[in-house]
Amino acid sequence: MNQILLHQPGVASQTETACRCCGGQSLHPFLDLGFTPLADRLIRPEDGDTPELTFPLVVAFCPDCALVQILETVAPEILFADAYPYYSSFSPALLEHSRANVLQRLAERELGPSSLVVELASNDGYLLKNYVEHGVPVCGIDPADGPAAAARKVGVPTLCDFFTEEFASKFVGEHGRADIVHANNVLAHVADTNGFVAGIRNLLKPDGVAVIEMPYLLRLIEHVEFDTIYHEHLCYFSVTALDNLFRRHGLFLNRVEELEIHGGSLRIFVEPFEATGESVETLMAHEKAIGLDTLDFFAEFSARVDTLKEKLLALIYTLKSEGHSIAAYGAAAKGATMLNYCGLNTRQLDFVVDRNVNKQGMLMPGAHLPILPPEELVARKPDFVLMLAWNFADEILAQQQEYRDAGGRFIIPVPEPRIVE
Ligand code: JHZ
Ligand code: ZN
Repeated sequence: MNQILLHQPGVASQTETACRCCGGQSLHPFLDLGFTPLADRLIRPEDGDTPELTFPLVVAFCPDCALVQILETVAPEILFADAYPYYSSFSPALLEHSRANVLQRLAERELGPSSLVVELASNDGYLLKNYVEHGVPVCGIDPADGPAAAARKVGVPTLCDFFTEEFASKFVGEHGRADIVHANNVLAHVADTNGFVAGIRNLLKPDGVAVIEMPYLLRLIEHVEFDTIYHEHLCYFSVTALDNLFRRHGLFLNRVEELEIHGGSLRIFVEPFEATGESVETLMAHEKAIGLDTLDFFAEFSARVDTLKEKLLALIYTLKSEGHSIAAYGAAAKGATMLNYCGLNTRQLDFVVDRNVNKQGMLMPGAHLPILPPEELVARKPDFVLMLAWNFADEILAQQQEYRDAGGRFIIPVPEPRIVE
């Protein structure tokens, strides 16, 4: 792996030929989503005519460590640093989920004014603020300056930087080690996976725990959540692949929980000593039984993605031919993959709504749908709304009762396109 190229000015991406975790040379591609623009790189309306950078999006399986990964690594400075539009706090369900996570940790461990909780990719402070409320010292680390500034505003001390092995050493020298390290939906985002995990190892006290969340590969495959594949997500984890990765760094998966969030996630508890619990053994045995650690498991996936695309397009073209208007909900990163892979744009969809004020007024990457506030659904009354943020479908359907009462209907695209009144 040659990560050095990424730091040369002007080099936007590189194609990996070896496994990004174990270095294995036998990567097997099993899904090609074509050249796509960057999913979180929203377009300013005045730049609407400027060609966008697109990058290959090919997914591969490593038989040596069972890790599913994309082959292209886009320079993190391009992906995350400037104008990154994702703010966790726009999703009430995520806030509730994070608060419950913190309350469970507080119930399990004796944490007080001399403890330290660190979060990697702490975004706008959505999680750590719950520790602050309980008088537990925290430090957030996040490279995106907008969300980091928002975190400081709500009283969450935040260092605006990428977390790397070197950063960890410096941090430990200045602040000491942590009792708890949180890292939610970030492990898949880092180009130097091994450096990141080595940094966590260094950051943890001997009796510390890293509580890490990521989407679960098994659910992605089962529910055809192919739209969660985009350049920010370099890895797609099974418990087996995670176990292989952490063990190489003297860290052990001792407990795992399955979560509903983001279409099905894992929360793993990683410690610097081995005490493998039943939850880990059960899930790993299940993965072995169904063959999630073999290439065969992924053989049909590409065809299933195409079937979903065909069904969705057939539905949308039928609705359009009947004279219906269609909008979309959620300027989510996954929405960009869904629109671009299906070839949907302003010819079929009039606009997309999103609560995030930082996204409103911009255009979706590739598809160029204008992003408007959710109130526009009631105001403009499109006949149908394609639910791009399907992971928050229940919450959004409840919130849009007025639009639905007025006859508005939603199209939920995964695992199979269906209409909800
Ligand atoms: P949401 C994000 O992906 C970002 P995205 C990131 N790449 C990642 O790894 C995954 O999460 C896990 C809006 N919304 O969170 C907010 C409403 O408008 O599913 C978001 O823009 N109203 C780091 O971007 C979008 O929808 C609402 O009521 O695919 C949802 O995006 C709710 C609940 C959300 O993730
Ligand atoms: Zn590997």
